[in-house]
Amino acid sequence: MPDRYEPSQFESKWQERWKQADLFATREEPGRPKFYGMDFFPYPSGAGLSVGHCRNYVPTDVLCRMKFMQGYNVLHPMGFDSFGLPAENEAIKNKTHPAPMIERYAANYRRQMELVGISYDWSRSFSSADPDYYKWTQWIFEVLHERGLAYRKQAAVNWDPVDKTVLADEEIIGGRAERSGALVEKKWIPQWYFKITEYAQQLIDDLDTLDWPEGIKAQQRNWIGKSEGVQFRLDVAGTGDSDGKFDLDNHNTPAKKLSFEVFTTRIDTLFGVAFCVLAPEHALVEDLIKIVPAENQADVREYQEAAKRLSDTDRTATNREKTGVFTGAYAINPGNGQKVPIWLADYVLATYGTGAIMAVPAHDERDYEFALKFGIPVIPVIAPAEGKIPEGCYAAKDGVMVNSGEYTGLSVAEGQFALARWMEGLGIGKAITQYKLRDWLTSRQRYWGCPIPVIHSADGDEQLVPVQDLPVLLPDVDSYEPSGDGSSPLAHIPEFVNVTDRDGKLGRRETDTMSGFACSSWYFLRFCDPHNPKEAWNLDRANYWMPVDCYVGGAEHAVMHLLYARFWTKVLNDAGLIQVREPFARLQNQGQVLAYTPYRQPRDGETLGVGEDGILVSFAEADAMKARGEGNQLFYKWVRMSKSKGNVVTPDEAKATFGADALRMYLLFVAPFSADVQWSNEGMMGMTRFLSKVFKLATDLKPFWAADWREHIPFEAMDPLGKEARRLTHFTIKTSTADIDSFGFNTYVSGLMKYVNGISDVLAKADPSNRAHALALSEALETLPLLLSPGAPHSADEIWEGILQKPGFVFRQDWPTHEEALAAADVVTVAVQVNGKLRDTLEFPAGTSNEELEAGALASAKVQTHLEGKSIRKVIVIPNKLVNLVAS
Ligand code: ANZ
Repeated sequence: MPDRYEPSQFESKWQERWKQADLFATREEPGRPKFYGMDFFPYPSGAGLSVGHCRNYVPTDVLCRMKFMQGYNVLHPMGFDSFGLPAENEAIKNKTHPAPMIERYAANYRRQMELVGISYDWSRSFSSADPDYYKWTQWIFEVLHERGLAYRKQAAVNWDPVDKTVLADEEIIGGRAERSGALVEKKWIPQWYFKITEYAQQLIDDLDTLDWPEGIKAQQRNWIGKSEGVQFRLDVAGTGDSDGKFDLDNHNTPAKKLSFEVFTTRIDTLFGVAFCVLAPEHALVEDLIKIVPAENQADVREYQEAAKRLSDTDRTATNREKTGVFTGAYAINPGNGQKVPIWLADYVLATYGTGAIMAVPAHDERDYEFALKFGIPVIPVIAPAEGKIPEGCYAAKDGVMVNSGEYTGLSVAEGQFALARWMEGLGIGKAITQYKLRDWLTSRQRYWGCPIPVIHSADGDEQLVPVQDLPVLLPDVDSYEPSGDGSSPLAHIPEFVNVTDRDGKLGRRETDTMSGFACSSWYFLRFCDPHNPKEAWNLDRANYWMPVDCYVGGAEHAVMHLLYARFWTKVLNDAGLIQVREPFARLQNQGQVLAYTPYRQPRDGETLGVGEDGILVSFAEADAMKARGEGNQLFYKWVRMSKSKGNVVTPDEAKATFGADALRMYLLFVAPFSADVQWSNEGMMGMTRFLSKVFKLATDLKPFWAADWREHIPFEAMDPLGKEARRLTHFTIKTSTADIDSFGFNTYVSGLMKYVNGISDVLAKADPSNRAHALALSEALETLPLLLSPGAPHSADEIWEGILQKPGFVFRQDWPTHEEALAAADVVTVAVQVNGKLRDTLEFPAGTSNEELEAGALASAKVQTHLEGKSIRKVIVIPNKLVNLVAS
C-alpha cells in the first residue's frame, strides 16, 4: 500500500467494483428521508465533456454522496436532452442521422462521467428522443391541449433564413439568430403555443417559496414583467361626428367612429399627454390611412415597411435614435378634451399592452427624446414635492400633480387612484395588470423533435391522437433537412402526413415538432419512475421523490428552461397529476471554468469583429509562433473553456495526468462554487500533493490503529494531545457537513487540509503506547476516509480497505456526526486591531461574549498605547476571532 496518491493503481479498479456492486442503485427503503439531487439535463455534444462540465456534476455528486451516507434515500439520475436543433444541425453537418449519432455521444458522456466517479444511477437513464419517453411528452401536450393551454394561431414569427427555422424571441440576440448569426426576418405561419401567460402571476408569486439565487429570481420576475396601470380608450378627433364630417382638412369620408386603447402605468400624467403613438403594425392604421391627407398616407406606408425589417430588440434598444411619422390624425385626451397628434413610431411594440400609448414627454424618457427630435411640446404635470419643476424629463414617481385641472395638488398615487376611478365611472377605461411574458412558442418546423400529436381532420378541426395510439413516431428517414419553404421536412413524407381522422376520413397529421424545452420541462418527473410502460409516472413514486431538493446547473438557463418547467409542473398539479406546484426547491448555479487562451494581434489587412481585441489561435499555433520568434504578437486571455475556443481540457486528460480524485478535489477547492475558475495545471499538481499527504497521514496513523476504539472512547485519562485530536476530528465533521450542505465546497476541502495538518501535528508528538493517543488517533484515522469520500471517493475506498482493512465501500458507511462539546475549541486566539491594524493577540475561552471580548481588548496595554489621546467611535467584534476598535 503506497503512502502516496497513485490514482493509476486504484481509481479504475474502484470504478469497476462500484459498478459490479451496483453501488449507486437508487434506494427506496421505507422509513428513510428522501433526497433528490439533480443536474441540468445535458444535450450530448460530439465534443464530449470538458472539465468545465465536471464543475457542474462533481459538486452535486459530493452532496448526493453525503446525503446517502447520512441515511437518505437518494435519487441522483442522469439522462440526455437529445432532441433539438444543435443535434440536428450537427447531424446535417456530419451527413449522418441524428439518432445513432446522439446515442454515440451520450454513451461517450456516460463514459466520461464514470471516469470521474459520479454516482449516477444509470439504470434510471433515458434520452428525450426515446419513443418510451416522448410518448409521454406527447401525452402532456394533450393534457395541456385539453385544458386550453396548447393552441395554434397565425403569427408573425422570427424566421432564420440560414437554419430555415422559426426562432423564439429568446434565440435572437441583437436582431440575429443566436445560433446561425443570420439576420432574423418576419414570416407569417400557423404556430403552436403553450399558454404560459395564464400562469404569469403564480409564476411570480411562487418564486417567494423557492431557495434559489436571488439573481435568477429577479431575472424571472423581469422576464414575466408585471405592470400595474390603466387601459383606456381615446377617440380619434373628427370621427363619429354628428354631421359626418372630419375636422381634418380636405376630408369628408363617412363618419365611422374611430378609437384606440392605450395602456399606461402613469395615468397621473394624463394632463401632460402631448401626442399618442401607435405601433406601426397597429390595426387602426388601416382605418386612419383612409381619413388622412395623401402625403401622410405615403409617409405612413413607407414607415410601416421600414419597421417590418427590425426586430423588437432593435426597436426598443435604448441607445437607438427615435424614429417616427405623423399620421395626420389627432386623438382627444379624455382628461382635458384637447387634440393631440397621433404618430407611428417603432419604439412602441405591437405585442405589448395595446400596441398604442399616450406619450408624456415631460415624464417619460423615451417620449421626451421623441418630442425633442420632432419638436413636440413638453407639458410638465408632476412636480417634486419640494423644489421647482426640473428642466427636461422628470420621470420620478414622487411628486404632486400640477396643471391637472381638478386633480392638481394630488400625489402621484392619489392621482392614479382618482383617475382610474373616474375612467371606470365613465366606462372608457379601467385599472389592469399587464405582463411582458408572451405565450411560449413551441412548434418547430424541424425534423429532430417530438412530433405534436394532432390530426387536422378533413373537416378542418383539430383532433388529438388517442392516447392508446401514442407515441406518434418520428419516421425514420434518410433526408430530414429543413424543407426551406417554412414547413417541416415531415410535411414532405406522405406516409407520415396522410392519416385517417376520427371519422375515418383522410386527415392530415400535424408536421411541426415541439421545441426541446418541452422535453426538458418534465424529465425530473420521469426519473422518479423512468421505465413505466403504462404511465408517464406512478403518482406515488413521483409524489415520494418530488420536488427536486437540489437542482444544479448553469445560470444561462435562468429564464426559459426554469420557467417552462415551473409552468408545466403547475399545469400538471392543476390536472391532479402531481402533488407539487414547484419542481425545484433549491437551485444552485456553478461558475464557469476559464482557460488561459492564446490570441494574436491582427496582421496587416486583418480586421477584428465588434468587441474583439485579437485573433484566437490554437495552442499549437501559439507554440509555432513562439518558435518563429513571433511571441511578441501573442497575448493570453481567460475565456470560457469551449470547443469553439480550442481550449478544452477533457476529464480524460485530467484523469490520465493527475487522477480523477485530484480533478474532483481541485474543482471543489479552487474557488467558491458559484465563482468562475481559472484552470491551472499547477493547481492540479497541488491537489495531487494534498491527496498524497492524506495517504501518508493514513499510513503513519496505522501504528496507532485500535479497531475497537469506538467501544473505549472517551477515555478518562485523555491528555491535552488526545483532546486536541478529538477536537480536530469533531470540529472537521461539523464544518464538512455544514459546508457540503451549503455548497461551501471550497471550504470543505480547505477544512480537510487543515484537518490533515492538525492531525499530522498531533501525530508528531503522540506516543503509540499511550492508550488515549491511540484511541483519539484511531477515531481520526477512521473519520478521515469518511469525510474524504464525497470529494475523493476512490482514495477513500482505497484507504478504507488498504489501510484500515475494513470491508465494504465507504459510500455504504454512516456519515460521522460530531459532538458539539468536543468540536468547540477550549481557547480561541482573538486578534485586536486599532483602526484595522493588528496591535495584539489575546486568548479567551471559546464562546466569550462580545462585551467581554471588547473589555479584554481595551484592557490590553499594547492596545492602550495606540488609543492614547483618541476616543473610540465604533467597535466591531467577530466572536472568537476579532475585535476592531475604530478611534480618532
Ligand atoms: C404614459 C407614461 C407616462 C408612461 C410616463 C410611462 C411614464 P412597463 O412599466 O414596462 O409596463 N408602453 C405601453 N405600451 C407600450 C408598448 N406597446 N410599447 C412601448 N411602450 C409602451 O411600461 C409601461 C409604459 O410603457 C406605459 O406607461 C407606456 O408609457 C409605455 F410618465 O404611458 B406610459
